[in-house]
Amino acid sequence: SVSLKERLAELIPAEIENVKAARAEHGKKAFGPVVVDQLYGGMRGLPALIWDGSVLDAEEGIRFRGKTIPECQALLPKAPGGSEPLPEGLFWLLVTGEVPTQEQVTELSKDWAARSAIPEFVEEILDRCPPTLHPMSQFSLAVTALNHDSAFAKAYQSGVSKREYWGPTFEDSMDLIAKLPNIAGRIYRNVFGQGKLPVVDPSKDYSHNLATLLGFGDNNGFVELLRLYLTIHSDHEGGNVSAHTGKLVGSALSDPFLAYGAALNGLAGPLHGLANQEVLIWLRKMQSKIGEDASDEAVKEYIWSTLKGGQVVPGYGHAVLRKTDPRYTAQREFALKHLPDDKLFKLVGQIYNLVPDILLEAGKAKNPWPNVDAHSGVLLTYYGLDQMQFYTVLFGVSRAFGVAAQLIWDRALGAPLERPKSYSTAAIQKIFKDK
Ligand code: NMX
Ligand code: MLT
Repeated sequence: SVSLKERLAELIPAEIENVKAARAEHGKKAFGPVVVDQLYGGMRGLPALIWDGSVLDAEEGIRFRGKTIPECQALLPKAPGGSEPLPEGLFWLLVTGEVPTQEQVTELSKDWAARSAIPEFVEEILDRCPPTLHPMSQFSLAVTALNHDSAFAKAYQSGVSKREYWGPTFEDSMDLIAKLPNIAGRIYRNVFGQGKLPVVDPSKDYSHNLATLLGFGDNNGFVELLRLYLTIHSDHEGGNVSAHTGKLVGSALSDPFLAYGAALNGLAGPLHGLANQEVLIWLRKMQSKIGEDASDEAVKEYIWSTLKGGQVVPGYGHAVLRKTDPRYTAQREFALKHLPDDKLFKLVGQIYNLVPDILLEAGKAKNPWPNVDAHSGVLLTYYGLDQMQFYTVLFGVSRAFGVAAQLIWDRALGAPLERPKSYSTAAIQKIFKDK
């Protein structure tokens, strides 16, 4: 079938059996001890969630349904004349575990275009936001407000059976993804004064339409960049702040709009998605302090001054990864192909050669290598999207793909309310008093 919903309906019964079998065989097996430091230490390494779309290996980086980024670039359908994967294909892969055909992907592009309009009252909410309100706050407001028309919330109120939860969750998830370009485009134009919003063209792919809404639809390089960008930012297993928040809030049977609005508020933090904005601010400050063609010595000194000032080097380090993020590498390869002589790209390359040794010498960060955010802003800046306060919104458009895919499966598989156990320090001291 070219319909994602029909394909899902075929896959769900077998997956329910698969999960039953996995639980019957492995349900009582331990992953190893939980140590008290994990409770104080942000739960690093604690096996705690099921997330089917992707798994992150500390050394190798992300695999989407078992496929690396280069494999996805090779296998997923492309736009006519394009060479980057279409994020529509990645969504199909995340949801079904299957590489889609060109026809299946074209159907998704059309379906999303047909669902793309946002209610007038949401447009008004955005139009009334002061331009000084951060684009991420506006984004989360608008996504939360989409709950007004949630198919899941309506179905729940009218007493839908648990077995049917996935259907309206699917509809909401598709609506959510489809409406994000119009929300993002409106925020961009309202905040940065870039003219009137055009309409979505059902004959164009999702990234092309998003580029058009932002005012860059005629720029093929930018459209290709968005295809790659939306593909690689979509999912990073389940434990990252935005994905986990979406899953947690969804577990209360809050609909996908409420769940994803919450996820966006997590993505808006500087240690998570906002780091892409912070990288550009940091690079620009560096350039204004030490010039555009600074020596390695001057750049090193600037990096040290950041650390000595008690700040993090944005775009470096990771809670799980211990090597260069393959999403960084994919963007570096894009830059080598399309903007090899760009000054800011060269600075990013220069920093890549210097930061890891400095972080190692400083001796705190467990991972001295760059993550996805170290590179994305430079590419957007090159094509003229140089308003860094907007960068995390684009990350947020993409991350919806991964969160939505899991929300659909959580409802299809009857995932329960999330409610882990917490302890006070006094309780820990009492429990381990004589141990
Ligand atoms: N610059 C300076 N110090 C760092 C950095 C960095 N890039 N990364 C880690 N550290 C410090 C960290 O602050 C901590 O210090 P302290 O003991 O004083 O609290 C120490 O090294 C140990 O931290 P780790 O265990 O290595 O890192 P953790 O898992 O706690 O945090 C990040 C991971 C990503 C929050 C952290 O590496 C960081 O703050 N990086 C910069 C911000 C960033 O790029 N975030 C984007 C992540 C990707 N994303 O899109 O979400
Ligand atoms: C992400 O893409 O979510 C980030 O790399 C953060 C993470 O995985 O923890």
